[in-house]
Amino acid sequence: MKSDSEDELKDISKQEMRRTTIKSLAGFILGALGLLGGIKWLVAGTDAEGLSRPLRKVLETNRKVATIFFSNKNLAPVFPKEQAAPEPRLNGNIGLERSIDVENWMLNVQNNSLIHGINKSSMKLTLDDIKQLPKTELTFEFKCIEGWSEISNWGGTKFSDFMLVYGLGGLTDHGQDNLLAEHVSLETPDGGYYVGLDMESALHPQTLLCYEMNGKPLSSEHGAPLRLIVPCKYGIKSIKRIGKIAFVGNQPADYWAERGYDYYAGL
Ligand SMILES: Nc1nc2c(c(=O)[nH]1)N[C@H]1C(S)=C(S)[C@@H](COP(=O)(O)O)O[C@H]1N2
Ligand SMILES: [Mo]
Repeated sequence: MKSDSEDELKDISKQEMRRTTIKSLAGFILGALGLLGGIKWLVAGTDAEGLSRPLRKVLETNRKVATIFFSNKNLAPVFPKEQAAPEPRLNGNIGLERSIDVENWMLNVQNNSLIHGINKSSMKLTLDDIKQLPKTELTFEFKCIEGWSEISNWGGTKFSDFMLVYGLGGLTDHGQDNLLAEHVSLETPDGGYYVGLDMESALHPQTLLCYEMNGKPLSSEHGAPLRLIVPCKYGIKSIKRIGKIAFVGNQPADYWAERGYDYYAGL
């Protein structure tokens, strides 16, 4: 005679089996989803900043080097972007007198790396190349040496990230034997306005290569397609419409330093 307890046991083991099946099925689905996600991550391989994984790796290593070399703490105060002037005032149009073909603009980069002797190389970058770099936004009080100031909002990439990704000025992951260029020279395409920047200011975390103002592409008057923003300096250093950037060993020519202003133009 079959006992009740035998039937009960059967029922329990059936339930158990069902539960195990559901569990393993769920496990399988989760696993498959995870694998899919992993494949997607490998193939697309972009993260929150929209960077590809190899680029991210280069940045991580290099950021560490930069952090060791420069622990820059003199940050300019930042503001909510709602406080930024909707139409910031314009000042200075030296080197902007003639119009340029913004579509075909290219950034001329000259890298005089001092690693293993003098090693000169140059390259041309498009605005899209610059836009591939991690994006940063900054709202700060822009100060002109003539005595006015105004809160403005800028979008672009950190100058240090630009240097890190392209291995410019000696800023790479070679570590100790690394020699940094001491200055950066920036010029408008016609050479009419030119700025020299010491390396510490170039690597300052708030120094940006900007292509946006108030979330929109820069206007020609504000320096389209690409300008510099140096919040730790007076406005004279924030060159509009950059055509050429060179990494150099000596203090380069500087438009306003040649006219009696301090080269460093610190605030
Ligand atoms: N090419 C170029 N960049 C320039 C100048 C200039 O005359 N030509 N003037 C500088 C000065 S003195 C200031 S205060 C800021 C003003 O920037 P804005 O016109 O976007 O406000 O740009 C700086 N960059
Ligand atoms: Mo200025």
